[in-house]
Amino acid sequence: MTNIQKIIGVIVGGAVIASGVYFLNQSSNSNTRDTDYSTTRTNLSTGEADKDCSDFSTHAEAQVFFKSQGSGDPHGLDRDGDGLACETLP
Ligand SMILES: [Ca+2]
Repeated sequence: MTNIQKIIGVIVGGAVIASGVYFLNQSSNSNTRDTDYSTTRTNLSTGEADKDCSDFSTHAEAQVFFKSQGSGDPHGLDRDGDGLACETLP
């Protein structure tokens, strides 16, 4: 094997590993993105405690509240930003 072939092998190997890590990160992000809201207890600017999806029993109930809060999603009920709050609820 020539030096050139070794260098090309290192470059290709590095690219394969980098893209694999990238895709692993992508899939883990999408798995965790819109499922766990129960841990957020941020203080809102209004001083109220924030609502989490665990405070609602259905998606429809959460959606009504989400709409009533206007834009910005201060409670973090729609973390994936598709306009549907707590779509993991029944
Ligand atoms: Ca959503």
